[in-house]
Amino acid sequence: MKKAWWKEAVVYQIYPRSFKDSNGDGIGDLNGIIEKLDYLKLLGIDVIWLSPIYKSPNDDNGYDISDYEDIMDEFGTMEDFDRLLKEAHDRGIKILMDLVVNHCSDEHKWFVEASSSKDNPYRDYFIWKDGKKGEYPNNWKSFFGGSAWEYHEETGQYYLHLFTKKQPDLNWENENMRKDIYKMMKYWLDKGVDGFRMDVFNMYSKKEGFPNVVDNPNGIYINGPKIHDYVKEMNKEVFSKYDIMTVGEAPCVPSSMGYLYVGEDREELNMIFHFDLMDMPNDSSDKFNKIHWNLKDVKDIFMRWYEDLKDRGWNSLFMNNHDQPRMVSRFGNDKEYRVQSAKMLATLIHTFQGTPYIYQGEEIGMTNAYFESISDYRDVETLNYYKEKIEEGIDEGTLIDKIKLTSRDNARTPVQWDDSENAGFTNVTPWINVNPNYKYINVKKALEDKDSIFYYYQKLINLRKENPVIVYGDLNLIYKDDKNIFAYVRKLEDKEILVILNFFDKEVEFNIPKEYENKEFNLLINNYEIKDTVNNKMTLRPYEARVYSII
Ligand code: TEU
Ligand code: CA
Repeated sequence: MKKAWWKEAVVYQIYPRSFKDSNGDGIGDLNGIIEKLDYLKLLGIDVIWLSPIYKSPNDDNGYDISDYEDIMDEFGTMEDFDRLLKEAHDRGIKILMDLVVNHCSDEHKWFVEASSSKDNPYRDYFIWKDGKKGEYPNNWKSFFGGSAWEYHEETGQYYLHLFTKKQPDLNWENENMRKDIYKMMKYWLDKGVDGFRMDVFNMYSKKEGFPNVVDNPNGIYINGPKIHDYVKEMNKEVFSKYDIMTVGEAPCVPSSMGYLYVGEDREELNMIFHFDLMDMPNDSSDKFNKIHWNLKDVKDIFMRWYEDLKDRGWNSLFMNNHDQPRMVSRFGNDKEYRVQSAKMLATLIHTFQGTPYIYQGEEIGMTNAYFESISDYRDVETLNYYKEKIEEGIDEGTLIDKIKLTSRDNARTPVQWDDSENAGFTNVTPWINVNPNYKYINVKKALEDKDSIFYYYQKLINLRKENPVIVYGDLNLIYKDDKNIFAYVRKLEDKEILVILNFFDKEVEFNIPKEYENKEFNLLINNYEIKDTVNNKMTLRPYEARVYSII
């Protein structure tokens, strides 16, 4: 297995709006991030992935960019950014930028030009079509509700927007557009940023003729016909010229296709984020239903991606981000076993093969917000969904019950720094309410408690640094069909470690596999106090996690 710094790294995602407010306007900002760099250093992470910080009218919290080379007013200035980059680098922390170039904002100068007349040179930077007898050009749907086409009165054509109508899709067929994007990427790389997380990159290519979607959009506007040409071109023109890390966000990519994007000989990307875990169960296309999972599927997904990329590509590992419910609320137990289950899940992410991603607040076990009233929600996806369903006649209570569990705002409440008013995030009313549980779940408390989730993450990160087997070792699933336990052995040359995870709130028996019965076991990390030495049989407590090195 080829070595690389980005395989050994642990990444921490910051959603700047909710991280730390430094100037008392209720919105997180760049100076707030600078204030907390020492905290991140203490945690031990290597890379920060910054969700978008560029100029934006914030229709989708910065994922609608109106100037790629300037900073959002609420977040600060370019001087603040330069200082952040320097302060991070001084601490040995790298910075990954969010690259959102499937679409931009309708307030970007390119779109303003493009919509001024049909023969404007920028017209073709976007995707315009005539209506079909007064109807939409085709049946494509926006991810955030309704048609993906918006009629533009002044020029009498529709433009494509796979997300909100304030996020027009860029036309990747246009070579000048692509060159402008590469130029912009180099602007950031020349400043010294360390790579990109690429927003929905596998939607850049749209199928010629713009056919209706029949079953699903795969091959039409997801993983479209020219996607590999575009990524390869970007790699050649930009990535290959720098020592950087790239990770593409890739909804609807099956593991069998993963290699095509991240194969070591493919000259495309280092890693992708697949959504197999986030999209469980597969029998529903409604995102607001997708919170049910079972351990068999979880194991299958981890193993499938491991096997399909083994020795020829690299995985990313995550169980939440700014678009998903909180990990401990979804896959763990945020009530009686919050601490134990948060640590157990972290053990999986940090001892499986791949690069671990931590989403802000995860390291203290922040939970879903479970807001009860629609007036507490801010996210455009949630608000559009609510409106659409209310219009369809769905009852408000049923709807809120679903939104409470699935809304992206669950992940977007402010980071809970201490137990003072507004959780130490701000000294005014924040842009979105804090989770009321900040009184007992907060960073200050975690730092004072040696058994906290925070110190467990710190230890996991250290273990990874000290044990190359955790990064590069092969992986063997054991007890594949066990309904309660996820367990595997990692092996690199003569080093072997055993990971045992009880995924549920019941006690369960675990037998050391026959071939290891006479070995010696040395405990590396565990989320409960363990007094006994290892017998061939052990009883695991609710959500218990143990990692042993085998001697
Ligand atoms: O998300 C891409 C995406 O596919 C979303 O529809 C995602 O599945 C959804 O948010 C889950 O609820 C990316 C960004 O991560 C997201 O924040 C943006 O809103 C979106 O692209 C548009 O840029
Ligand atoms: Ca602020």
